[in-house]
Amino acid sequence: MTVKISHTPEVQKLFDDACGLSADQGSPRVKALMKRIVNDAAKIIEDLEVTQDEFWFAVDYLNRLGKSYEAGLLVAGLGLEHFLDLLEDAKEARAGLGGGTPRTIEGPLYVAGAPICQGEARMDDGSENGTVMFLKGRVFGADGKPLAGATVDLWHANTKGNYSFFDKSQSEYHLRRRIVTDAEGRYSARTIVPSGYACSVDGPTQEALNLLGRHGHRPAHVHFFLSAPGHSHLTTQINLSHDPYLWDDYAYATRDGLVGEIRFVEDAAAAAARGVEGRFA
Ligand code: MBD
Ligand code: FE
Repeated sequence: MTVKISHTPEVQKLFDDACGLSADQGSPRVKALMKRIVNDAAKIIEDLEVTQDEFWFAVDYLNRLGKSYEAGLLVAGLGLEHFLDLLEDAKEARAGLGGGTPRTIEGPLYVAGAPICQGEARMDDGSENGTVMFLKGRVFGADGKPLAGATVDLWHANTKGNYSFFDKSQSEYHLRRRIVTDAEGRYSARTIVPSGYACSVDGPTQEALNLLGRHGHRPAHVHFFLSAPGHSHLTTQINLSHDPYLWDDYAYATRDGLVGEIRFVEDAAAAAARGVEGRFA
């Protein structure tokens, strides 16, 4: 039987010391987390016989991942952000709560502070030759009653699958708005149909996905934060049913109840004439 070096008193003392367990300063929480992380890393290195080349490749990979601000993309792709949702779902179920629109991941591309509009908003700046999209909905509390004055914070990608702020070619807060619901809990927006997101093909996230034999595509989608005084916050999305990646999402965000179908019409003016979305015409 071979002795696990990572389990020896000498190594445990080394890691205890490295994680500040014998120091009376620092954060107890960080010490506990770091102790577990370092121990588990050592176990992985020993059990999977990680070579020195692999070790230093991993160090370099983390440097490149951070340098390109892609850590949020990687945790989504590894299913860890979806796992957080599954934990929250289970917590809610244990408390006898839940129901209503499911939660799903935020992703790494939210920007706070989008313009606030009452009841309705135009989200695009008219600079893109996109397909006009009308989006409307209604916010209800957990008791099933419509919620007036709720904030619907929306963000989505442009026709190229890029998000404003991260894509400096777009105007400030392009395709990002906060809409306050009207007396009946309703909100509506005029915007453009987004394209699906794809991880940068030469970035470190796609590099890892390639080594896993995977693509880095998300279906076209619209993100939502829903909030109202006295109510818990909901983070969710609508994923668009016409997209081939709908159920093949690299970030595992599509869920039952979060699929939206766009009703495509030839001519928005004709649709407006029928009185459906007339006020945006
Ligand atoms: C996105 O647009 C996104 O929503 C997620 C979760 C990950 C990467 C890009
Ligand atoms: Fe997104």
